[in-house]
Amino acid sequence: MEAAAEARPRVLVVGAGLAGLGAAQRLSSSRAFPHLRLLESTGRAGGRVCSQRFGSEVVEMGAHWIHGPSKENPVFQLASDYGLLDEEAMSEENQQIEVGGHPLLPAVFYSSAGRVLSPELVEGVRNLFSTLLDQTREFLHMPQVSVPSVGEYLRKEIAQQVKEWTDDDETKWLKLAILNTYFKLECCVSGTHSMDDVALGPFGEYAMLPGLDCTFPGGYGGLPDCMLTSLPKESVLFHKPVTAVRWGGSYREESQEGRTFPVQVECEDGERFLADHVIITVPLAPTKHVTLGCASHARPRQLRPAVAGALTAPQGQLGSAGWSSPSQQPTTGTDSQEQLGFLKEHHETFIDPPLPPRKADAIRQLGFGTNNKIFLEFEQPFWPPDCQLIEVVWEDESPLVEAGTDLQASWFRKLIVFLVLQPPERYGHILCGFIAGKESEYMETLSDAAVLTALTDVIRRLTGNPHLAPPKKVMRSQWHSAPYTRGSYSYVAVGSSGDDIDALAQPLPEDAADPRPLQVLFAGEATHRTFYSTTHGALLSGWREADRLLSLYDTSESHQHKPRL
Ligand code: 6YU
Repeated sequence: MEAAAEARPRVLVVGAGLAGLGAAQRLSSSRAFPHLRLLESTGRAGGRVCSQRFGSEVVEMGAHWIHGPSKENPVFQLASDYGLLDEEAMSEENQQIEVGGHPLLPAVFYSSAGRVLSPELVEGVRNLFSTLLDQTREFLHMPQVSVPSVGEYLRKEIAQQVKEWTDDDETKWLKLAILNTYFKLECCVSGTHSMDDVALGPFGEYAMLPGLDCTFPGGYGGLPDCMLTSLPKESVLFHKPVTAVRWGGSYREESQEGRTFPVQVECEDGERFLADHVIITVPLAPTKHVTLGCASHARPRQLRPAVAGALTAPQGQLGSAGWSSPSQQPTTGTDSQEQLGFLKEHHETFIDPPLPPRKADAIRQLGFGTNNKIFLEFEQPFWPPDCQLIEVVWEDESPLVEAGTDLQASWFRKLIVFLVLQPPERYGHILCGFIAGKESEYMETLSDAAVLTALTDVIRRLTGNPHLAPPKKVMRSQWHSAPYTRGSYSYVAVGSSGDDIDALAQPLPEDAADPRPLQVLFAGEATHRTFYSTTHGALLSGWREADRLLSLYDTSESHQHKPRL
């Protein structure tokens, strides 16, 4: 009996985010896998699910909502089973609401001219933007698209529409400025610097589930915590960064005479683990720190070539008012090519033998961007009592005009939305701002004090109140600098497609007839073709890879999908 147990397959899971925890939980509930180890680089479980204290309350530094909380969403199901959601979130009514990914909250729109914009004007522009965004889904199965990116498609359509507008010039420019806010908002949703980086053809492949997005009253972190406690204690090792995964080998252990293992995983502290299978769940940008890029020279704002001629800039509008005046200063920031270069270099040393070309190409081609949060606590709210969302419109901006690239002078312009944390009786007066792209990465390099000062200036300008008291506290996420994440989530970049996601998810060795199959398996949000960038995509990907192993050994439990709670 003992010998039989010893002979059972050894499985390693790298990374204790939802993908890794999901895989480990599924495998540990089968008797076929008594030798399971979960290796996590940091000192906690959850990865990009990360609840942290901010004063007396818990806030989310990473994932915020369950997107589409309804029966088909495994995160919703698991969280409900663990009793982590409130009644409203679990109600049938809530599960049936279809919002198409953008729940509408009572919002106030502040502009850089220090005025509150008319809700009617904003609503019309928002409807236009959502209609155009919905149209992008029509390109999904088309063999060819007229422009490569979502951004270019939207701008082309907007440039057409502008010609039909009968408003006065001031209103036209205001509408364009509002549209620009929606472009930036969409960058946060897609986790990208610019919608020009997001591929048009595959954009519609991202799938939305029904249900009104909900949050965890006690913090999202309750979910990984519950999952963790369901695993055998000794199976999880924290502070174990993996530095190399060697596969296709024949590794021996003194205590296991006569038995060889095809996989050896090496950790930063030198400890090595032998295994039959390893499931890698590290984010698409794996491990190690990359320093922020060097200075380059910013360009002055220009009309975008694709739409030049559609509209010329109004006199005195662009770069006006002496606010973060454009652009003749050095720019500090990252170049997306640098990150791709790093990946190319790094996965060759992380996985040995290196990944087959198709997989390496997929890693290079898929996008992985940054979206950060900035929490600000105020003594007194400056927003109206029923407001749950503050949106910011920079009146001198337009999607048809190239944006300034001087990060130092204008990074804060990318922060265009603040959630008012609900309910105020619990949170007091806390705003959660979202900021994506290179501006977000630049923000990570600043001190808390510098962020607080810049945002105080912004809010004073928006409210037209130069004496508005600054926030009493600030806290922000820094996902691009986090050494084991290096960004926020994946997107399908121009030049890639859902096929790249599938290629990334393919196990090694590629030859299905190999006598030692499924040595290296891949999970994580970036490996889910329709739910990438979400917690449910991550969890499903972990389950998928666990199921691959369960089917390999064809255990009688392989069809039991209920995790041990
Ligand atoms: C969601 C939401 N959400 C905001 C922000 C972020 C994300 N997401 P993990 O990284 O979790 O785990 C890997 C582990 O591996 C980790 O613990 C590492 O420490 C470890 N590791 C790494 N290297 C290692 C090594 N060498 N050795 C050992 N261990 C190692 N998702 O559903 N709702 O509201 C948000 C949001 C700021 C950063 C989010 C949200 C994304 C999820 O957080 C994320 O996908 C999963 O947690 C990832 O889990 P994992 O296990 O794969 O990796 C059309 C179209 C548009 C497409 N996008 C639309 C969707 C919008 C997404 N929503 C985002 C919004 C917010 C606010």
